[in-house]
Parts: sequence; structure tokens; C-alpha cells
Amino acid sequence: MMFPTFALLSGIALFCSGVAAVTTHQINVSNDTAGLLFDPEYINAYVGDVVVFTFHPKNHSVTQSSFNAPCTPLPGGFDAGFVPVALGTSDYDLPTRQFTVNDTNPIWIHCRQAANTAASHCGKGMVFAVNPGAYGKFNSFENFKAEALAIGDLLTAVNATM
Ligand SMILES: [Cu+2]
Repeated sequence: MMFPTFALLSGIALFCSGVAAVTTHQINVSNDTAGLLFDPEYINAYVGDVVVFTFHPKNHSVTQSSFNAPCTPLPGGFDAGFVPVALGTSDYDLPTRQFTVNDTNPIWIHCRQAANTAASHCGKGMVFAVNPGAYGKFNSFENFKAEALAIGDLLTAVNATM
């Protein structure tokens, strides 16, 4: 009588260990004070995890770019488009967009509002990443954001001379 019970229990254990837990990551796009930021700025995620973006006022995008060109949309990449949100919108009514992580490669994201102008949100550091390189690696989130800010500085300088 003991053997069937044992077999059943071990079968349950195998089932549990074989199912990867899917995590849902909640990301704020801007905040209550209209900050040009993603919160958190980056996450580490597994294949199958879902990344949900909640849009705060005023008007932002979640647009995939690349490490080498943080503020340029990646051809064929993920792009939520612009999601305008009225000031004063209740937290319960904030719109969301989401995507599923398909591999463990870094995913680089920016807001393309006011692209290529001195007001570029990306150029002011509104960038986000999934699975960036670790701190100190060439492809760290810190280096990605620094490059976005450098692009912003350049756009501001160009604007000042026109
Ligand atoms: Cu923005």
C-alpha cells in the first residue's frame, strides 16, 4: 500500500519543479509629478515573464531601442505608441500596455516623446531596460542611461546654436 502513495507524491513534486513561475513586473511610466522616468529603471526577468507598463500623465511611449542608439526606435521592435493620459486621472484608470519576455537578451527601451529635440524625454534620461549587463559591464543600465543623457546634451547644445 505504501508504494502507490509514494509514487503519487513524487509525481506531484516533479510537476511542481517542472513549471516555471511567471512573474509579472509592474513598471510605472512617469509618475504623479510628471517625471521623465521609468520606475523602476530596469529589471531582471526570465523568459515568459510579463512586463506591464502603467502610463501616468502626460504623454509618453514605451519604445524599444538599442544599446548603441538609446533614443532611436529599433526597426521591428516593440512600440506601445503614444499613450496620452489626462492630468488628474485616477490611479485606477491609468492605461497599461504589456509584453512578454521572449529571451534573456537585454531589452532596451526609451520614451520617444519630443524625439530629436531639446525636449527629448529619452535625452532627459527616460529610459528603461530588461536584463541589462551588470553594473560595471559595458552594457550596464548605467552606461545606457549615460548615453541617452549625452544625446540629450547634444540636442540641447544644437538647439542653443540655432
Ligand atoms: Cu516620455
